[in-house]
Amino acid sequence: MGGDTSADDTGAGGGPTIAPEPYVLREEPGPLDVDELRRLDAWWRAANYLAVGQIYLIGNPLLREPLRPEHVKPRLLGHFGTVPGLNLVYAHANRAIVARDLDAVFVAGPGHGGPGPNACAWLEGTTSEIEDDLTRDERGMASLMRRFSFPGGVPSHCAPETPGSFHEGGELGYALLHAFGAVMDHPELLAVCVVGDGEAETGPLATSWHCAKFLDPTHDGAVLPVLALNQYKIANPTLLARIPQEQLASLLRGYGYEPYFVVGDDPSLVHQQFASTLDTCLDRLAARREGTATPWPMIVLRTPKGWGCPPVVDGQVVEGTFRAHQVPLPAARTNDEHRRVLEAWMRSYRPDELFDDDGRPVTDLVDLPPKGDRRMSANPIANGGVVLRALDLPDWREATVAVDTPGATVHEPTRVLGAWLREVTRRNPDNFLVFAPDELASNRLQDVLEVTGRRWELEVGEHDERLDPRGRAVEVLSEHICQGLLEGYLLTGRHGVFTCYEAFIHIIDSMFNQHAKWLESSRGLPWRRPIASLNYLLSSHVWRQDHNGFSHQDPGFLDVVLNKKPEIVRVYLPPDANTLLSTFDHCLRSRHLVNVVVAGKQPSIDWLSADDALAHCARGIGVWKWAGTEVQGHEPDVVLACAGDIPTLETMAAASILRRALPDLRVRVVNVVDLMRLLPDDQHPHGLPAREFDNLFTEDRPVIFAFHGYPWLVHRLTYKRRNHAGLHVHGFQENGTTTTPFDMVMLNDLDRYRLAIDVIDRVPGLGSRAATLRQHLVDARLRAREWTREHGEDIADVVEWTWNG
Ligand SMILES: Cc1ncc(C[n+]2csc(CCOP(=O)(O)OP(=O)(O)O)c2C)c(N)n1
Ligand SMILES: [Mg+2]
Repeated sequence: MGGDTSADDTGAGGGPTIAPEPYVLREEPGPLDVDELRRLDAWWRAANYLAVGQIYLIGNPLLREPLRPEHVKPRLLGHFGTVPGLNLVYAHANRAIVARDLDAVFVAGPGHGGPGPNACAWLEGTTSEIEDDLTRDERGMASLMRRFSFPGGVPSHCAPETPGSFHEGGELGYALLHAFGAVMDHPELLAVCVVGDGEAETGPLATSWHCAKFLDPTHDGAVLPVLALNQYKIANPTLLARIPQEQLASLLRGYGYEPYFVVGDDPSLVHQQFASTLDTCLDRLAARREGTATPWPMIVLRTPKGWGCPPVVDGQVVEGTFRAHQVPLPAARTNDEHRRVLEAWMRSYRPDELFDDDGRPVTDLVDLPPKGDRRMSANPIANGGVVLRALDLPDWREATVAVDTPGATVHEPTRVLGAWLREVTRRNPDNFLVFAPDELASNRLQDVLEVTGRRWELEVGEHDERLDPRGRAVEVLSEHICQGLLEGYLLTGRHGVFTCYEAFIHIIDSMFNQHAKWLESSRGLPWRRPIASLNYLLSSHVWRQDHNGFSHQDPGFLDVVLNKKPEIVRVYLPPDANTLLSTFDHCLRSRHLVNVVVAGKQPSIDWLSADDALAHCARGIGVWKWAGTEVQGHEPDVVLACAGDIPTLETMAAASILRRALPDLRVRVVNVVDLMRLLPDDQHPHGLPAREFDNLFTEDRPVIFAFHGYPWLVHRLTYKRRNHAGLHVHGFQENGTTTTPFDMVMLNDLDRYRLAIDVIDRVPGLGSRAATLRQHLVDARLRAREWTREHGEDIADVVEWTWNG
C-alpha cells in the first residue's frame, strides 16, 4: 500500500461530494482524425472504468442495476490517482505500436496503479489467455474486479501476476533501470516507461536518467521515458512539479534528454497533443537509430492526479490534488452519498457504449490494440524465461589452476575466475553482461576486458582505457544502476554477473529484496517461466579490506539474503580458485535464484585440484581428511569447521599447529562451500539431513567454526541441530579498522592462535594437558599484535606460512 490518504473512512466529513461530469469530445487540430480520437478515448475510458471497478466492486460490474452497499468491497484498497495517466500512455502507445509495427513493453513506474495495467491486459484479451475465469465478458469482468486487492486474489501493485509486467512496482525508484536493462541487446525493443514524479525523487531513479548513455543506437533498443507530472505523491506536492517548468526542462536537458511537454486537463486537447508528441518522439528515436545525433526524446505529461474522479469529496477538493492518490470515495459501501457519487463517476465513462450486452468490449475496443505478441501485456520479452537462451559456457576445468598437493601454490581466485568469464563473454556476445560499480579491475576481473570494453557512449579521452560503445562490461559508480540494469536484463531473458565490494553491496539491499520477492511470487505462477539467476560476486571482502578500514568491512549482506525464502537464495563461500570456478559454473547454469558468491582477490593458497573442487562443490560441504588427524574408526575429539577463504586459511593454520603440538588429538577439518547445507533438509533444498549433519559434526564433540560473516548467522542456520550447544562460531564481531590482514582476524578472534586456544579450552581433559601450549599461543598473539604496532606489517610466521601437510 502506498499509505493512507487523509480522508477518514466514515464519509462523515460534512460538505458536499460532487460527481464528475461526463465530457464531450471535440474535434481539435492534431494527428488524430475524429474516428481515431473517438476510439482512443473510448479505450482510455474503458480502462479507467475497469480500474475504478477493481478498486470498488464485488458485484454489478456493468452497473446493470443501481449500486447497492453489497456491490462495494468492504475494504477499499488501491490507488486511483496515477491510473488515468498510466492508461492514457498505454492507449496511445497501442496506437503507435499498430501504426509502426513496434515491439514494445510497458513499465509502470507508479506500480501502485496496478488497476491500470490489469485493465489494459484484460481489454487486450491477454488475461483470459492466462486464466480461464477471466474471460472478456461480464463474468470475467466481475472476476477481474473482485480479485483485485482481495484475499486470495492479486496484489494491488504491478507484480508478477500482472500480465506484461516485468517490473515489481511496489517499491518506487527502479522503473527506468528496468526499462533500460530490458532494451540492452534487444535492438528492436521499445520500452515505454512511465516515471512517477514522486518516484523521481528517489535516489535510484534520480541517477538512472544517465542510463541512456549506456545504450548503443544500433545494438540496443530504446526507452521512451514519460514523466507523469501529476504534481503529487501521497500527501505532498512533488519537487519536480513545483520548480519552474523551464528549470525542469533544463534539468532534463542536462541529463541529455529533449523533454516534450504535454499539459492539460481537457481530454480532447490532451489526446491530440499526446499523439503528436508521441509521434515526434518515436520519429526522433528512429532517427537516432539511423545514426542522426539528436538528444534523446522524452515526454513530460502534466495532467491532474486522479483525472476524471469526483472533483470534491466531503467538501474537500480531490481531483488534481494529493487526495486523489488512493481511494477517492473511501466510504462508498457505508455512505449513501459516496456510493451515489461512485455510481455517477463510473457512469461518466459511459460503460454502455464500451461493453455489449454480454459485457464484451465493443468491436472498436477489441480492434484498437495490436495483436498477439505485439500486445504489451503479452510480449514474451516481459516473461523473460520464455525467450531465455542458455549460455554457451566454456569448460571451467580448462581455466583451473594445477594443484598437485594442497598448499603448494598461490593464486588470486577472482583473477582466475576472470579468465573464465572472459571466455564466457567471448562466447555469448549478445546475452551476457558484467556489471560493476567501477570495480571490475579492482576485483581482478580485468581479463574480461581482453575481449570487450567498458560500455561507454560518450567522449573518449586520450588516457582512458578500454571504453567501447558496445562493451560487454557496464561500469558506473552506482550500485543502484548496476543492480537495476542487471535486473531488467535478467527479467527480459538474459544472463549476467554483478561484482561489487562486499561492504557496499548493502546499498542495494532493498533492491535485492524486491527482486527476490519477484522470484518468490513468480514461482507460483505457471505461465511465468524461470529466468536466469541473479549472480553476485562479492570480493574485496571484510577480511582483506584491512587497508581501507572499518567502512569497507561488512559481511552483513549474507544475513539480508538469508531472510528470503530458502527456495530462491544460495550463498557460496568457495575457499580457493578452483572451487570458485566450479561454483560459478554452477551459478551461471542455475535458474530463478539469487546466488551470492563471496571470494577473495588477494593471492591465496590453492587447496583443491579441479577434480577435488568439483567433488567438494557437488557435496557443498565435506571433510578435508588430509587436513585433519582423525583415526579411522574413531570419533574425532574436535571438529574444526570453516566457511570462507580467510577462515579456511586460519583453520588450516590452526590445524597444523595442533597437529604438531598435540599429535594425539583427533582433529577433523570440515569445509563448507554451500552455506545452505547447514540448514535442515526440510528447510532448504540443499539442507543436510540430520543424520549426515550429525555424522559430520558429531553429536557431542566441540565444533570450532570459523566463519566469514557475522557468527550469529551460523547459529541461526544450525540452532535445531543436535550438536548446536557444541558449536562455537568465530566470525566478524564488528571489530574493524585500518590495520594488517592478520590483525583483522585477531581483532575478531578468528585467527589461528585463537582457534587453537578454543580447541584447548573446549576439548574435555585437554586444558591441563595443553596448558603450556595455550600459554605459548597467547604469547604468539601478543607478539603478532606487537609486531604490527612496531613494524606496520604482519609477522613473517604468518605472512610466510603455508600448509605443509
Ligand atoms: C521507495 C518507496 N518509498 C515510499 C513508497 C510509498 N509510496 C507509495 S506511492 C507513493 C507516492 C508516489 O508518488 P508518484 O511517484 O508521484 O506517483 P503517482 O503520483 O503517479 O501516484 C509513495 C511515497 C514506496 N512505494 N516506495
Ligand atoms: Mg505523482
